[in-house]
Amino acid sequence: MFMFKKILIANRGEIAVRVMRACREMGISTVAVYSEPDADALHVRMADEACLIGPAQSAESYLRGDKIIAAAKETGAEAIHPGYGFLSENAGFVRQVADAGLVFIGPAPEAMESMGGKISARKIAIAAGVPVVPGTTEPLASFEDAQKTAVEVGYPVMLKAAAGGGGKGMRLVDEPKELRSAFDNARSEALAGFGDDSVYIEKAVLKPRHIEIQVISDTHGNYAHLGERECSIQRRHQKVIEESPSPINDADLRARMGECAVKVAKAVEYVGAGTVEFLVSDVDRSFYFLEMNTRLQVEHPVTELVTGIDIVREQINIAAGRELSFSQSDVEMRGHAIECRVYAEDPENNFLPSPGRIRRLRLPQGPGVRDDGGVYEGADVSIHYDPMISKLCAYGRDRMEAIERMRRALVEYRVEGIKTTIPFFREVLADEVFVAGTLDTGFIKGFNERRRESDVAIEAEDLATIAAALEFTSASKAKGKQPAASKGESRWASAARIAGLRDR
Ligand code: MV4
Repeated sequence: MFMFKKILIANRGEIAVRVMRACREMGISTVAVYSEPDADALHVRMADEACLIGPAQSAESYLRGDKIIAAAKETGAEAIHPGYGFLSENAGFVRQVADAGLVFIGPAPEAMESMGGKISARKIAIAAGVPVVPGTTEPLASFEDAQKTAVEVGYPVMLKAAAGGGGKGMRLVDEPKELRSAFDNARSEALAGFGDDSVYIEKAVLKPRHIEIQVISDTHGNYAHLGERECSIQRRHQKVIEESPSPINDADLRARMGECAVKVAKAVEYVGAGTVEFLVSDVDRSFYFLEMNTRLQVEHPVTELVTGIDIVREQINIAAGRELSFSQSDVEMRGHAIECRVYAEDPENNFLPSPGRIRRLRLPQGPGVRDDGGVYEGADVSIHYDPMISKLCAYGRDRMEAIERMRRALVEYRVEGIKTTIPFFREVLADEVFVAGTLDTGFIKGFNERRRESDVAIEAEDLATIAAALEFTSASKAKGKQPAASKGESRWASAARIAGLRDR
């Protein structure tokens, strides 16, 4: 049976390394592409061959489809894996790849285009009999149209950019008096962000969970879903922690959502790995189609861990014309997996990027730990690209064991030379709401409030303790006894030391 001999990975960082690992297992040689600052990057070191495609700016390197195709032709790569981001959902690039006589490892351009527009995606879901959030399926013609529709749908409503995604241009409107400004702001943000100011209205689903279904299909008409991923823990519409299965999902909800996800995929004759996103109401577990992502997702490892299926290997087999290596009845979810996206950002400084050289790197290991990383000790984390340096996954027989493993792995994970979000994850994994699994898209907001409250509580406790210590020192002085104050130590410092708060 046919199989590629050489695949070019048109990406960088951890996903490029991840795809190379699948290729290596399959005996397929690999070609990396890299920009000037990535010359010493891990994905370049791991590949069998590597081609410089341009300067740091993505627009001149990782987004230059012509240079990527030239590199594939030059090295004799028969297929291109796009990873996620960059050109992974660029229909024009898919057509250029085919025109060059190469294979794009992913869906057809038509499927990408159908799902790229949020309104067209909604129409496809409705036609497929999949529940969507009540709202319009045409862009709002005017503010008056928005007013009328909002009343029909019923407040609170969500204004969304038709050309958008990921929350950009989205506005929650609780009551009529807020509609005018929200409508104007949503349109201007949509125009600025996507060059298209079309907005539409949906009824707002309150305290929703963001649950997505992995679907996969081949060129022989086989479709399957690989269960769900809970993705409600997001910061500024960026997923931060994902897990599978969802804490609320049961077999019935999973089957119903999976069936809907496959219906959407079939409606566009989807081929390859894709993800159908839903909003799930925590009130009654009703679910609504949100959008379909026509690419491999960052968080695919948690699905691989609980199903045992290597999604990247399946993608390569499908692109080579092979059938899925399993059928729906073979798909079983066992155990629980959690993923933390480790970023080179400073959680103590509003998550600002923290580029620089990784002076010391100790990765966690041992039972149930998987780290999909794109860096090594001594590597430079660039300011030019997404600051995610690795995805740390922990697997257990159940959610509690996965949590305990993740906590241990986060203690073992040591990075020096740059700041990372690891300390932030240590706190989240200790958070009682997280452990209870009562997650919704407002989790991070609630977590930060709980953290501030506890910081205030600790500070109040400290101040009370220091005041007591000050009282003690002045009482001792009054009796002619002087507790041992270190030389040059202020009264506050000695009180804090006496109160045992010194190294707080
Ligand atoms: C919604 C919603 C509630 N009601 N639509 C966020 C970006 C994109 N994936 C769609 N998103 C949402 N759409 C309706 N009708 C809630 C989200 C949502 C969200 C909203 C605000 C803050 C964080 C969020 C995380 C996931 C989903």
